[in-house]
Amino acid sequence: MSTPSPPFPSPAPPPGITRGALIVLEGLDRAGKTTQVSLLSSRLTSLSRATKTLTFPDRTTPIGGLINSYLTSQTTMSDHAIHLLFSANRWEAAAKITSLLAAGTTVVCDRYYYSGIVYSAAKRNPGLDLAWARAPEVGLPRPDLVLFLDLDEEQAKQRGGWGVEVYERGEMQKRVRELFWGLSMGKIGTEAGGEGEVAVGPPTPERVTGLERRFREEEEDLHVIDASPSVEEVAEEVWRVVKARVEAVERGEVGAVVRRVS
Ligand code: ATM
Repeated sequence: MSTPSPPFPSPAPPPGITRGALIVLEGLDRAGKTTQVSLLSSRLTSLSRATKTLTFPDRTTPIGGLINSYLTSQTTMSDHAIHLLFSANRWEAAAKITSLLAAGTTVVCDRYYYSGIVYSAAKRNPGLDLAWARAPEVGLPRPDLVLFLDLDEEQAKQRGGWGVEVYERGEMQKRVRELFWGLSMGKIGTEAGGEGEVAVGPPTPERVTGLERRFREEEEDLHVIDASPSVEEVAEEVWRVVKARVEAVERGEVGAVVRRVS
């Protein structure tokens, strides 16, 4: 079988320019993700690095408008339909991300396809598991690094509890957390009793008795950061990890051209 051609061109950087890095921050409600995205972007900019911040969902596009209506309970939609809209919302930005990176701009994303697969799988719809959820993301620019800002339920409560949008409920956030942990360890299992997919490892040690599946790219790219210390301390830890990865991209160790989710 021949290799399918890429869905959009992936230009090599002009001579003398190293491609930018694609860095993603993910996190639960109240984890301080948006604050950390902004601190990280400012830090990169202050070091004279061309930087662009993108937010997913991007609620400013027509597709993003539909997503916003769903999240704010103005519209109902099937789990599959909203899932594909979230994915389409990334695909409409894919060519722009690719050309920014090729021009040497570092792109920092506030959420990306990890939220896409984890939040949908967390709904426990038997026809929408992680593998199904991941399929439409194949071909998107693959992040060079994904940070998951982790916060447990108690700490989130102390920060004022969950917000008002549809996914901002305790049970959903708990499951999202488990799935992020599972992906970071590359291990997702199926729980006995039809409960659906769960992490194999913290924060649900040894609960899985069924089939285990590995998600190797996610295991490689995803790094968990404890979001419970002060904003400044979390920012330092984020920077420590991002700096090392950005430097590796600059040295050409992660490929001259951005990789794609495969
Ligand atoms: P923000 O709060 O970052 O705008 O994200 C809105 C919700 O969209 C968020 N819910 N919570 N908590 C996560 C969810 N989401 C998805 O379900 N799929 C996606 O692909 C993305 C990017 C976000």
